[in-house]
Amino acid sequence: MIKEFCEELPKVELHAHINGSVSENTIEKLLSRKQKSDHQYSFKKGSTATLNECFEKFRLIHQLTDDTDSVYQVTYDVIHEFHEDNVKYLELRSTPREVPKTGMTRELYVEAVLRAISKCEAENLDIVVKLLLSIDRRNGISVGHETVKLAQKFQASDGERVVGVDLSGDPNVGDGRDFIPVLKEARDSGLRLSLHLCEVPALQETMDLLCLPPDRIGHGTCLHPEARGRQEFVDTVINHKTPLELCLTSNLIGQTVPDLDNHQFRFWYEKQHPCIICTDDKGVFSTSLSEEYQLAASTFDLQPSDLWRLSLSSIDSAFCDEQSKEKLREKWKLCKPQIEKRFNLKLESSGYQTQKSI
Ligand code: 6MZ
Repeated sequence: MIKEFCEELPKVELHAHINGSVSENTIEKLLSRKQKSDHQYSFKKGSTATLNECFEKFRLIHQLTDDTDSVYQVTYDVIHEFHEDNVKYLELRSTPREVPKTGMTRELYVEAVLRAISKCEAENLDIVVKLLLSIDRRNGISVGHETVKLAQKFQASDGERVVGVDLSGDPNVGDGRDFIPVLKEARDSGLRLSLHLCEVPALQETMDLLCLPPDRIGHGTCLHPEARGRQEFVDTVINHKTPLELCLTSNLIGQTVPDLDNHQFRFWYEKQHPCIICTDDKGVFSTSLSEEYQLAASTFDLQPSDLWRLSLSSIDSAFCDEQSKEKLREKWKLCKPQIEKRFNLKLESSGYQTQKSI
């Protein structure tokens, strides 16, 4: 029953990298377009890998999405797949890439993603989609700067959709502090910041990045002392009420947590800190948002009411305006009686405090 419940639950996805979310189905389409047949692109369910091997997968996928048509196709398919999984609000993030041999520039890349989002809007899919541009920490500050400039440009011309900037990429490479001026520049122009923080222990950069402060944190796996973090990191996150985007399967497969029992979700959830369940890379990690909710339920003994409150309170942390959040809450309210009836239960709205809207 919990499986069906998680599938029917309206959901919010706030941490999904476009190229990591590519399904096997889409990979097949891309392979046939490029007249290749190669099956090294997919992960088998339940398999494990090191974080390095995950990054190798992204590199392989990038070889398939090296022109604007494939970027469009991937984005379009990913939105449809989240829609089929009952995701009502989706924030995608992606690293604008240039590929000289196909003529794709970073700007054309973003245009292709936005075109796919517009197409889905024109199809009246029941899903709101926003975009964050990712700064890959491996690519250095000047590309980071260029990415922020692009985000500002599209924010001005397409302000509804481009809502923020993400700092991501291999956490073992570079120093996140180098990007602080670039991130401040983004924030000063009204873009929201979601930062991958402490996905692996990172004592040097964490405090400075936390003090920006970001609007949301991706992973935060090693913030707390039990995970080789520091109490002062925890205090700062709590003081700023910075929501955490938590990705169970990703952290398990990438081996940044020893097992799910020791996943940081428990630590933050018990503190009633805003936690948002996310997929990270649903393609590479062979998962879906419904499956992530199910996994959270079975690992942390969450009941349907807890899952309901988690999905509803995730709206508070979205990077959209208050009016759009109200519309989403209304949607949840409307479908609640149907879900209660179908599963013969009463969903309690109180208990887990909903947090301030960011
Ligand atoms: C850090 C990650 C990530 O941007 O080409 N990415 N960065 N940690 C993770 N945890 C596993 N998962 C994905 O999507 C792929 C890119 O997203 C970032 C990496 O930079 C990866 O190359 P896009 O759409």
